[in-house]
Amino acid sequence: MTSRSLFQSGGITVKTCFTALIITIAIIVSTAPAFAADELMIIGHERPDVDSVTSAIAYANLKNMMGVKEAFPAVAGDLNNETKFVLDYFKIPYPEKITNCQYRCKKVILVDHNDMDQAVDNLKIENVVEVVDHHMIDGFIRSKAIFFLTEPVGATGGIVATLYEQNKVPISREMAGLMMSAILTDTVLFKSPTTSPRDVVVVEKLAKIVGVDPRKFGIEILRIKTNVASKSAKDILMGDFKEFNFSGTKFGVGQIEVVDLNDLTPKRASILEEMNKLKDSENLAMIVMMLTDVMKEASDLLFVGNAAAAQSFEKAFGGKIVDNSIYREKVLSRKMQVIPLLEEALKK
Ligand SMILES: [Mn+2]
Repeated sequence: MTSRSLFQSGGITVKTCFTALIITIAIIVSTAPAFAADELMIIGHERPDVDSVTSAIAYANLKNMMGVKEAFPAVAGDLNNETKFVLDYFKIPYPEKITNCQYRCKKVILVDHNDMDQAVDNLKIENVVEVVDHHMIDGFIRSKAIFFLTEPVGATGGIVATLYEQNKVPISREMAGLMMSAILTDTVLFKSPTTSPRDVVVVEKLAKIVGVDPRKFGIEILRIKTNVASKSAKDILMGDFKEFNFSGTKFGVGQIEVVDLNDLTPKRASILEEMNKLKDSENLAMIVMMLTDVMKEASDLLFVGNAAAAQSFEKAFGGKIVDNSIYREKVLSRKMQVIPLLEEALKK
């Protein structure tokens, strides 16, 4: 029997009973399950990345080691593949997923963010008792003094590692592995302009505890992050695709980043096929697809298009199209290194 038919069939008594039932359910839901009143949740931002998740775990572990037994890590969303890989590698259980703070979150430590827009839903700023982060500070206003630590370094993981040192708490192999992974991924193996010299030093120290080559391990994580094996040619083309119109020439430029261009070799022909299909259906003069190798810092620029567009493309990149592409070292950015050149070459 549905609630609608209850109301219809019953008149006042059934309606009252039904209302009472709803109130009872509401009370049960709002009070249960019973969480420890003093629990201290440590949580990163929504759409969590490796740094966000592992910083919560490593910082909760530090708190526990320092006698703060009520500290526990949580995540504000589903784990991505590279985070799962890191946690599995070091045999760390996945943290509890908490996507809504309605019934919990009396005491919360934010890691890897301080912008409440990025925080778990319904978290009140009054309930934030600490922040450990490496992002810009934008509007975090709290009437009470709290421990608020942000530093301009590559990852929160490096800040947490330093907190272990400052508090003279030994770092286990597992925790070292998590914090090292955070720095390696957030800095894209120290290639990101956000990298600080301290990140390199901290990774060296942590890698010694873990007993791995950090570069090799970092590439392994990046490989999972940029895994294209399960992606179709169409997914690869459309994943990051933008259309432009310069001097009356309509065209599109897509990009995919990988750690090894060979990962894309088996899909190259079908990517070209999808490019041709899209060019025709969208009536574009050309499509350029950047297959970008983040390790070699180079791009294979796949091309499909009409003869005039081919001329412009060759002019833009100063070479001949061979096997449907021009390969260019040091070309990584569509916005800064591809679009302006095409715009210039298309000028009549
Ligand atoms: Mn981070």
